Amino acid sequence: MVVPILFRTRNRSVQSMPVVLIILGSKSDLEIGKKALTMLQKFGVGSEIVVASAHRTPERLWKMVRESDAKVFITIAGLAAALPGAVASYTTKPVIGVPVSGAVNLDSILSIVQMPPGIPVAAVGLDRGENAAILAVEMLAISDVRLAGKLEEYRKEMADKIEKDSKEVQG
Ligand code: RP5
Repeated sequence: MVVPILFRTRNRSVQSMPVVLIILGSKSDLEIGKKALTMLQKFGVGSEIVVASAHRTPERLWKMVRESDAKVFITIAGLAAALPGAVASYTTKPVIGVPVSGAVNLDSILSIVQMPPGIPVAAVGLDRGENAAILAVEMLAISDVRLAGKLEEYRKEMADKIEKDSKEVQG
């Protein structure tokens, strides 16, 4: 995407820029954000967690997205989770939405899944911050052979664990 020069972040080195920006609707979503951060760290993908609410700080959110050089956004919110859709409306980069569990649960799931035509959000499961991170890595791996190799290794680790678990269960 070509970002208008007016909105590009200035005075920041390329190394310090997060490749994936994780945005929380509230500090109360931090545990889910940490799941994403930990997984991105496992793959060596630079990321940063910030808080910005679609409803409570709309201008802050707009500025944050428009000034970011991140390649993928992970957005984490509960209740009437407008955050992922709002971020998607401010950028043409991929946006992944993570619904956060609460008293109802379907509220945030439907708010994220039911986007109108033309403005998609890639929704993962309830509280699945780690899956959002893996999906972001898969997007980045399309043009990064090293990351693609790490994904293969990760799949093998999981498969090996299942084999081991099965042996333990079988006795
Ligand atoms: C959403 O409302 C946030 O993403 C959070 O999941 C939920 C509750 O927010 P707080 O009342 O904890 O700030 O906007």
